[in-house]
Amino acid sequence: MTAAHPYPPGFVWGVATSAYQIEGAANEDGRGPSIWDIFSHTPGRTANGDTGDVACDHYHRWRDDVELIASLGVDAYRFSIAWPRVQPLGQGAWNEQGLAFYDRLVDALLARGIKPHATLYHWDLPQALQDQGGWQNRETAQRFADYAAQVARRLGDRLGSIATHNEPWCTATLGHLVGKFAPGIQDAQIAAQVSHHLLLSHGLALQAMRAVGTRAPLGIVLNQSSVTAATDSEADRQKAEREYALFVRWYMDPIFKGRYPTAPGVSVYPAVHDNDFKVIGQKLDFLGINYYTRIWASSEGLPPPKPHGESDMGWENWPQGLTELLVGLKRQYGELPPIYVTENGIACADRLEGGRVADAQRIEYMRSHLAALRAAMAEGVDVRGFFYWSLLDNFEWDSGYDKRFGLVHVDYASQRRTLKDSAHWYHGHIDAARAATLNAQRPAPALAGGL
Ligand code: IFM
Repeated sequence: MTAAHPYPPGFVWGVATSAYQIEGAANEDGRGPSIWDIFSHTPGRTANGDTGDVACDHYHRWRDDVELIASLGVDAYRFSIAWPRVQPLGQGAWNEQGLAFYDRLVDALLARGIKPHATLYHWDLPQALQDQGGWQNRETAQRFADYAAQVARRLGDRLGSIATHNEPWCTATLGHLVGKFAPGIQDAQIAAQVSHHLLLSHGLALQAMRAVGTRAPLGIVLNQSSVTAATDSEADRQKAEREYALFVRWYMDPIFKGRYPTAPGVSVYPAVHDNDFKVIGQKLDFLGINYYTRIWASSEGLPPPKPHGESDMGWENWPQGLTELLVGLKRQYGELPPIYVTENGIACADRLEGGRVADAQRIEYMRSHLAALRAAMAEGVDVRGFFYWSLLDNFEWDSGYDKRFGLVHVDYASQRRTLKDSAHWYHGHIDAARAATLNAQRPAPALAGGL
């Protein structure tokens, strides 16, 4: 860390997870089925037929997991609330046992000095709502706002923040266009409509949470990438423009500019009602950004050169993209709300040997991405925190348990947790960052003898 650019005072250090990926206990204490239960139990949908039935068994081990989080020296923990756990049918009756689980978790985190940051929707729609059309159905947006208000009422006074959605692009595009995520639909028009209903639900939820007087800062988490044209050909340039419009601007423009973007070759748009953009454009208290890699735009399908290698997901390691993305957003959107990097991390082919996971590749990924983040901050981007994805190895959606993103290794047979080398590195980085910030705040010592 350079003395020139210490992290600002109050910078939040955290780790992140999501409900379906870690909780397990899929059929316990009144939880209803979600679209991911149905999807993962459908043959051929996930690697090895893996499901989130048990996952990291966090629903039973949450006390130990809170201790684990505390042992990393972080300030904050980002988790998601499973909608079907607190409202099994997605409307109507609340499940008190489900609400009590998050109540206990939040209190335990606070007791250990860790700020809980909640996400309302990390992809686990109650299946009962999917049976009524899911996110294709405009009504689902209203159901989501009702759910958001209930969470805000019950937990809002104790949360460090509430994000409405995590990565709505994944729900719309991977879930309804590509079809590799739940609910497994492949239809461009439906995907566009789903993206609009997700954005609408976000705006309605902000209104509903503010109406019940929540004090927690409210925002949304978007997955974003920088985009590089493979060559300077017109075709590659246009492809880059299109990719950026579909990935980044598709969600940023409705929220901050009140419209969907246009770009060469983008022709599928959702039906929008009067007033929708006004709802979608509610003021945000923060913007969460998840960054993993860049998009390489080649009209001829040429692969990226990957000079910094790739992750076990096959995603290119491209730290510069984080600087480029954040500085670009500032240029394109002007003053944005405070930004938190709510996810950044890497899947590695980790091996537990002699009680240790020597994950040097993850450490290098974190070091280089944090340097890239500070470079963006040095250019004036207002970043207030960083959350590593993920606390634990967990259920990586269609990749099942094969891909390991955790700072903490999980042996799924025994549920034994082991801190990887990267967990120790992260702790050290956070301690050094705090010390550097304190140093920078200290007044310069008076000259001996005075002037
Ligand atoms: O595991 C996911 C997470 O659920 C959402 N963001 C990306 C991560 C890695 O793929």
